[in-house]
Amino acid sequence: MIRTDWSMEEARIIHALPFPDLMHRAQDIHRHYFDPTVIETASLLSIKTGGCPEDCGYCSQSAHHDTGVKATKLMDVDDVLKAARRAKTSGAQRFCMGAAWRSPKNRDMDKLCAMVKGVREMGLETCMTLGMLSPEQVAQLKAAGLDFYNHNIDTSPEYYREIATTRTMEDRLETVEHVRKGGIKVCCGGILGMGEKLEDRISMLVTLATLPAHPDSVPINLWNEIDKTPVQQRAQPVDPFALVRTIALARILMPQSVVRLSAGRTGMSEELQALCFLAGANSIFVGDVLLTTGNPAAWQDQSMIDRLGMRFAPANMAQCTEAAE
Ligand code: SAM
Ligand code: DTB
Ligand code: SF4
Repeated sequence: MIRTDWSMEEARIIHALPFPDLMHRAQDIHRHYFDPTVIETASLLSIKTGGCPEDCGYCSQSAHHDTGVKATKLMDVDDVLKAARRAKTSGAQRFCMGAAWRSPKNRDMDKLCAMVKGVREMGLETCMTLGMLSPEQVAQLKAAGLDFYNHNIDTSPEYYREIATTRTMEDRLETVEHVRKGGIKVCCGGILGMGEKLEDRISMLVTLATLPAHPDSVPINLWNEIDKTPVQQRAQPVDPFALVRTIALARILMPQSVVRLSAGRTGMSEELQALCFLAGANSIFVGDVLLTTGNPAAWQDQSMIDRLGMRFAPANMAQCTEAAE
């Protein structure tokens, strides 16, 4: 049964189960809704890097922190399509385009829609993450054929104001609502390792699991350390078992959502990643860069998946939205 009425107390109790019991429960649910041997793949491209007006304390691309990331203009459509073709050749299912914006300018919308259309015509699922969207912008991207929109809540409502001051959790949830109501699939998750308490991790997942509908995909990022950001002062390493517990809780609270083991895999052993898959993670980013930081090489991921006797999902255009058909 898909529930959207989880309480903090229920989530705390599940999270605190003995590890074997937590894993058993997560696996039972995972196997009911998914083939546990299959991992989805998404490839990321930063289509507009750096110089962002927001002050998110974890991010290399905020103009508020001197991280050394150079600001660029929005890429040309042709260059984005070339990168998408490379991602398709290397086996990615979904192509996710990210921009370091508070929100897109209306003058950029035609170019963004052309990117969506072109990528989709290649047979890739499309995803964008561009900051806040108005309902009109959602409608334009939907008409161009956008399948998914990524907009993370990043942390708990309680910890959010320690992490960013130029936007609020309510702003984030408002865009998520516009995206859902506009018929684009929602990708919404957060980051661990920014100095949050265990209670914040649980609260972040309960916030997602009590939305009117669960996000279609839930990325769980480990904070990728960025020098000279405010989060560097407060960051705490995440106990590997705590990461696995967070993934298991996400799987149990949101049984039908795809849970993506996102940033931070370069610092994880293959054994830890395998535990995350056993706990219910069933998607990763592939390719050796995320937006501005590294990711394991394609051959390493292929070798890991082969040795686990698992497989990457084939491109599945049946999951795409109807708009571009
Ligand atoms: N500007 C848009 C926004 O904020 O929604 C899109 C790009 S932003 C980089 C997308 C997401 O990447 C953030 O919401 C955050 O969850 C994640 N992220 C950014 N920097 C990160 C880091 N250093 N480590 C892990 N995740 C990070
Ligand atoms: C998400 O949750 N993780 C991706 C994607 N959504 C856009 C981004 C990870 C960014 C990691 C830091 C960087 O490469 O700059
Ligand atoms: Fe800008 Fe997004 Fe980075 Fe925040 S997370 S500074 S909005 S690019």
